[in-house]
Amino acid sequence: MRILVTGGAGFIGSTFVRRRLAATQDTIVVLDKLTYAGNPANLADLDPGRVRLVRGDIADGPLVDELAREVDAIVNFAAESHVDRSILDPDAFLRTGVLGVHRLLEAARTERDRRGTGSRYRFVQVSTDEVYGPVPEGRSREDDPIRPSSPYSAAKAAGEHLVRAWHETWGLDACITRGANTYGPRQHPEKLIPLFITNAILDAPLPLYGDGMQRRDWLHVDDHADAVGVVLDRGVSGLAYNVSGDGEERPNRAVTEAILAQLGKPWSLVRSVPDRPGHDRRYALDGSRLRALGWEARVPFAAGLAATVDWYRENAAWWQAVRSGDWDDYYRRQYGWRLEGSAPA
Ligand code: NAD
Ligand code: TDX
Repeated sequence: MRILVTGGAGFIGSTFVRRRLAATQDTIVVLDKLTYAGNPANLADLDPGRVRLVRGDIADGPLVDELAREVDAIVNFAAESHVDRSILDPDAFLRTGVLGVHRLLEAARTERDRRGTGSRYRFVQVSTDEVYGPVPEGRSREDDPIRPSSPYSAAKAAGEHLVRAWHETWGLDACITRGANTYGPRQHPEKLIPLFITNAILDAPLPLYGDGMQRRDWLHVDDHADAVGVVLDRGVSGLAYNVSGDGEERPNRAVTEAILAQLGKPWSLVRSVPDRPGHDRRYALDGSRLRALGWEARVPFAAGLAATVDWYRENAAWWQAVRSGDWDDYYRRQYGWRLEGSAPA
């Protein structure tokens, strides 16, 4: 297969590209805007004969139309992906999540029509469990209502609605994945796990929001990437698929303790800081629909977290380069006042 992987220079997209090249004969075109989160180094070790990186925006219609002609499927990972940044600055989230998804869908529909009826042209939209909003009890199933809480998750939900509309109205062959909180190598250090690993290595404070009892079901990036591949290959058109973690929910406090234990650093680094507004307390997914396609999470959290901590320890040059540019500015805006008013956790 020839695949256009948008956002393929980011954390999960680059893992998808790496694992897909290893497991199949596919060739891949990556379209990535290389925002602060996109990093060509994530693809640097891959076979240039099978993967090509194009720098550009998914909202650039002519560019996307041209690239859509080269492939048989589009997998869209491109998004602004950090909830806290969506609260500081929502605009880019909506531009990419709504206008960008619209351009990609139009490119897929046009190309499918150009090739004629009977041609298979698949679209996979990589979405998130955050579209369900907080889940006080039980587990979200794919047909549950969606009630996003943040500008990030609202933009992701809007993208999903567009995908569904293009499927219902024009019969576009499309699936949606809703992944749980993902962790692993090459995740931008703005997110909880890599932020706390890298701050702890630097003996800097770890800003734990609120009471730290928010619960997440963590999913290793290899498992997430493979799940997207399974949906690309075998998903039923028109359906969404939850991608759950190992099924065990963990409060942020427990994740923080595990990181500190692995690094041999003290709990006194942890600071209780004012909470994120609109913070969803719990997510939990029912993953049975995807398991019925033969996928299951393989990486247990303890082993995955230990390997992730080791990766950040061994790849300081990678994250030091990422914690540069606009990093200090972002860190001050997000954490400056929070840390000033912080207390021991
Ligand atoms: P990331 O921020 O590491 O990567 C996003 C990539 O998209 C970057 O390379 C960035 O440069 C690119 N991008 C952003 N705007 C673009 C645009 N307009 N045009 C082209 N490229 C653009 O994010 P990630 O964690 O790898 O997430 C990938 C996808 O998975 C996102 O759609 C996200 O919503 C979804 N997701 C993430 C998680 C998670 O825990 N990280 C969980 C569930 C779903
Ligand atoms: O400094 C922090 N302190 C803190 O307590 C940060 C960055 C986070 N947290 C908490 C907030 C959440 O309860 O940790 C939890 C995880 O936070 P993030 O890593 O920011 O992830 P989350 O907001 O849950 O969203 C992630 O999972 C779903 C991804 O960023 C999204 O892209 C994905 O859709």
